[in-house]
Amino acid sequence: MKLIAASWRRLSLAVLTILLVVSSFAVFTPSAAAETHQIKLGNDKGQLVFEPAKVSVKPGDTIEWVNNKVPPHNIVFDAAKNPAKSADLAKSLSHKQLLMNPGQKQTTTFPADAPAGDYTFYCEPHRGAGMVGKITVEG
Ligand SMILES: [Cu+2]
Repeated sequence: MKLIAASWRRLSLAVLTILLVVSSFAVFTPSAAAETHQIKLGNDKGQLVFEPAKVSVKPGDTIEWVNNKVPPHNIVFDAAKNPAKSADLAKSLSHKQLLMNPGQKQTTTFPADAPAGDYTFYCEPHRGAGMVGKITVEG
């Protein structure tokens, strides 16, 4: 009887240890790796559009803007069309400087605390031509 009790204690200790190790992995492993999404400025056919014009991201993700056809382009986030209606947030995501040469790149990283919702952006020189896009930050 003593032997059974002792081995039972040893077994439960082993199970407890395994549970502890497994749960510590769950705590220290990041839930999801941040991703990079590429958006071309001007499509391959030379149309004045963002390609793709709609992208869904998670907080912490990065957009890589690649200057493609029919420059110059820039990237301006609409101060009124973001979930926080924040001009400062829009400005921090924007790249107002015109990209003159195909192949030039810029990046925008959505902060970990970026509010969920739609963020509208446009290219200043071609806004009137419809060069407008939308990024949705998932909650
Ligand atoms: Cu443009």
